[in-house]
Amino acid sequence: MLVKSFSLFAVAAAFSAHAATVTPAPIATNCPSNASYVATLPKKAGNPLSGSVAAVSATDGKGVRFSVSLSGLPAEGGPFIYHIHAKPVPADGNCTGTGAHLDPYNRGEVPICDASKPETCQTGDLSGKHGNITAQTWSQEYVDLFTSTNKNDPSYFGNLSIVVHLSNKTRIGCANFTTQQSANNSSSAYPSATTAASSIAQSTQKPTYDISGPAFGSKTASSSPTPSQSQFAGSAVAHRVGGSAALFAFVVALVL
Ligand SMILES: *[C@@H]1O[C@H](CO)[C@@H](O)[C@H](O)[C@H]1NC(C)=O
Ligand SMILES: *[C@@H]1O[C@H](CO)[C@@H](O)[C@H](O)[C@H]1NC(C)=O
Ligand SMILES: *[C@@H]1O[C@H](CO)[C@@H](O)[C@H](O)[C@H]1NC(C)=O
Ligand SMILES: *[C@@H]1O[C@H](CO)[C@@H](O)[C@H](O)[C@H]1NC(C)=O
Ligand SMILES: *[C@@H]1O[C@H](CO)[C@@H](O)[C@H](O)[C@H]1NC(C)=O
Ligand SMILES: *[C@@H]1O[C@H](CO)[C@@H](O)[C@H](O)[C@H]1NC(C)=O
Ligand SMILES: [Cu+2]
Repeated sequence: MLVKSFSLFAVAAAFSAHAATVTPAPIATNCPSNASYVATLPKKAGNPLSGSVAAVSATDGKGVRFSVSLSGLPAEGGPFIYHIHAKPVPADGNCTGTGAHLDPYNRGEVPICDASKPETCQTGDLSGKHGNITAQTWSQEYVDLFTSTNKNDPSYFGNLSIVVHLSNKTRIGCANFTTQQSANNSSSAYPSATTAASSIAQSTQKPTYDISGPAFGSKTASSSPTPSQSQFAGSAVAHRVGGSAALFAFVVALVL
């Protein structure tokens, strides 16, 4: 206990100079009602991770309602963290290119986000503010008050990206946010990820915790190969060897 307190004190002291200059993020009160974005993770050979993060303006225009719906997370390496990053994903899909977290108030990554004071966290630190991903299949919905769908707000993220990481920060998936048909104007021919994710969230209330559940969703299994998969034809070998070998190969590819 004493040791823990001391090390916490040391950490606090080390960053106090920085912390003193941190500007708390203001509540984003100006989110236009028609704004709707979704970041859909691309299917990649050897990586069963799939899903999306949808984002629509909160109904009162204060902040953004996020609907997180992910499956195929690895059996090991969690809890998983995810953030809005400051740059879009490069055309080649390399998650390293998304840079650091969206942090318009220059808070920096340390000390770690205190979820009880979300205004003091990095704006893009969604898992810091709303909780880590602690299962291989994950659905969660929440309003984040500090991100914005208004292009004039420094916390705007509609042209940025989402990145999913292992606990040790290795990037295991990333996707651009893209504009989605506005909620008022959605047709059944174009079902939104928001609709899908929110129906799950409404039926369960709490985040799904289902380690034994289908890590490989039926959508993954039935979908036809995407053009991006052909770029990764070489990793098909790793894919046949087995899940953990494929994950290892994939993680190595990301680290390199
Ligand atoms: C919302 O509507 C305004 C005004 O019609 C338009 O300028 C803007 O591009 C729309 N935004 C989105 C995200 O659709
Ligand atoms: C992160 O964790 C994964 C899985 O546990 C491991 O394979 C990888 O080597 C680690 N990466 C770093 C940079 O520590
Ligand atoms: C992400 O968006 C940027 C900016 O629009 C674009 O240049 C890039 O190709 C996109 N990345 C992917 C993987 O689609
Ligand atoms: C990904 O991009 C980083 C720099 O942004 C680069 O160092 C790395 O080599 C790239 N990885 C691959 C597999 O292209
Ligand atoms: C995203 O859009 C905002 C508002 O138009 C702009 O200020 C910002 O530079 C853009 N960011 C990137 C990475 O393109
Ligand atoms: C979330 O995961 C990160 C990375 O493992 C960890 O540092 C952090 O303490 C976790 N947060 C909570 C609230 O458990
Ligand atoms: Cu991140």
